[in-house]
Formats: sequence, structure tokens, C-alpha cells
Amino acid sequence: MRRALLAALLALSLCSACGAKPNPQGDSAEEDLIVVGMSQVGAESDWRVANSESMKAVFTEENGYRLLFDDARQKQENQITAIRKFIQQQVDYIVLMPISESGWDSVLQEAREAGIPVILVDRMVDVEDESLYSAHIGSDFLREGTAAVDWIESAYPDGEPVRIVHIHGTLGSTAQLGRTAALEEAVACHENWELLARLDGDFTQAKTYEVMTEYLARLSGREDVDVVYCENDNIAFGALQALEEGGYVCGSDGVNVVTFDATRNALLDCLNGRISLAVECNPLLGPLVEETIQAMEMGRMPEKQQYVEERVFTAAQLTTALIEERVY
Ligand code: GYE
Repeated sequence: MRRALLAALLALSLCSACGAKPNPQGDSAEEDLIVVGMSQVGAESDWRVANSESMKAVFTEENGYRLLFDDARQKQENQITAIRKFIQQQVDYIVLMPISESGWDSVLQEAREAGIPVILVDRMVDVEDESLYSAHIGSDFLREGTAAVDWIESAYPDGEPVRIVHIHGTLGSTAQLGRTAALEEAVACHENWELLARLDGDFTQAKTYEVMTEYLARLSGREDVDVVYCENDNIAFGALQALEEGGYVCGSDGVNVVTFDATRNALLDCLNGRISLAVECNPLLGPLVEETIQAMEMGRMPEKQQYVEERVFTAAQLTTALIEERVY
């Protein structure tokens, strides 16, 4: 910790001034480490697990870091508590993956008063004063949603009815807001699109399986659903399970399941036809966060908004080799 190093150097010069012998071993290697306090949302999805692994792989002692990693178990109050603890511990940087956009003004103000830069990763915060964070590194969720609705539009070109079940992620999170906004806007622009239901899947497979099973039990006929718009892969897995148990066929001849993330298991389902479209959301953000911290270490202002490049996949773009190469 460099703050500790400064204090140690000060103590050392005071000691040598009074003739005391400095300890040549010291803890200088430890004290040179950049300390990063990281508040992660949880482990709700395959995407999230890959994201945490990407961070842990980069912020290692060999690379010059001490990582204090906190898993908030999907609760904003746990994230706020973790940030306050990082402030007390005088970390050098705070990296925050905020669960939802609102409610961050005061705690980010506290970090600023303590002189600790905050880097946002994955989702955004909605704060009055944008100087409360140094950079945001993640995905453009509206662009992802637009890619999904463009595909739906191309799959139903003749004005036939498109009956959609929308299963959204954690309400108020940037990923949910962007992906939902794209769908709602498209539904409003297409007379033949009908939103049958809006279910809360909270980005998890278990919750989605439960709400979707319950919803399908209330539907009268199997032919009633054309598209299930799943706001992440784990939602898609829960929905597929519920649909297939309910006797629905998923794929281009039945219910088109659309998903976001494109993790390996979803791509396998895409290749075998159960998922019709997987919109990529890249969780491997560790290297970009590290580059940003290194830029700041050298006194440079990082780029404030850093979006990652992402693709879309249908079975036509996939091969087993491509899926095997995938890190997540
Ligand atoms: O799509 C989902 C996760 O915010 C991009 O959160 C992230 C989303 C991701 O739980 O799987």
C-alpha cells in the first residue's frame, strides 16, 4: 500500500535522524502493491462468475496489486458497507460493479473526500455529479438490445403476429434498463408485436424457471408464444427448461428464445437450435480496468466512457471449435 509506504519512509527518516537502525528487509515489496478494493454484485450468473475471474486473474501480487474482493450477494447495502470499509482501509482504488443505478451519491462522495478514485465496471450509476467516478468500463446495453430487436424484426418480415414474453433482469440495473428500453421501443413501433407478459427473472435461472413455469400454466394454448426475450443466459436456461417441460418446442420452428451474454453454454444451445439468437456481452473486463488504473498511476486522465466491442450469434455463425475456444 503506497500510503503505508509513505508513512514508513517518513518513520524511517525520523529513525535514521535519531540514529536508530532501519530494518533492511522491511515489507517494501508488500508496501509497493497497489491496493484495489472491489465490490462485486454477486455470483448470480455465468457472466458474473467469468467477470470476477477476469478481475482476479489480473489483480494479482505478481502484477503488483493487492485485491480486496467483496461479493455483495446481490444487495446494494452490502456494496455500500464494503465501500465504507475500503475507505477505512485507505485502499488506492475502488472498483465498483453497481447492482443498480440509483443510491450512490453519498457513498461515492465519501470516497472522494477520502481521495480514493472510483472506477465503475459493467453497470453504471446515476449520480448528480459525474466527477464522482473516474471512468466507466462495460457494455452499451441499449446497443445490445437494439441488436436483439433488429434480429426479431428480420425473423418476422411479413407483418405476422409476434407474441413476446419478456423476462427481465434485476430492475434498475443498467443491463436491464438498456435491454428493456430497446424492446419496449420496438414493441411500440411494430403494430404486429404484442407484449404478452413481463416477468421478473432477476438474472437467475432458478427465479426464471419458477416465474415462467407459473406463467405457462396460466396460458391456454401452446401456439401462443413466438419469442421469449431473455435478458441474460441464465434467464434463458430457466425459460428453456420451463418451456420444454410445458411441451413447447424451442427454435426457429417454435418459440424463438433470444438471449444476452453468449456464454459457452448458451452458444452450445444456439448451435443445437434451442436458442435462436445470443447477443454477446463481454465479461472479460479485467485487463481494461488494469490499463485504466495504470494510466491513472502515470498521472493520466482515463477515458471516461469505455465500451467494449460485442457481436451477435445465430447458429449460422457458430462452430464447435469457436465455442471451445471461448474463455467463458
Ligand atoms: O448480462 C448478467 C449479469 O450486468 C452485464 O448481469 C451484466 C449482466 C449480465 O448477471 O448475466
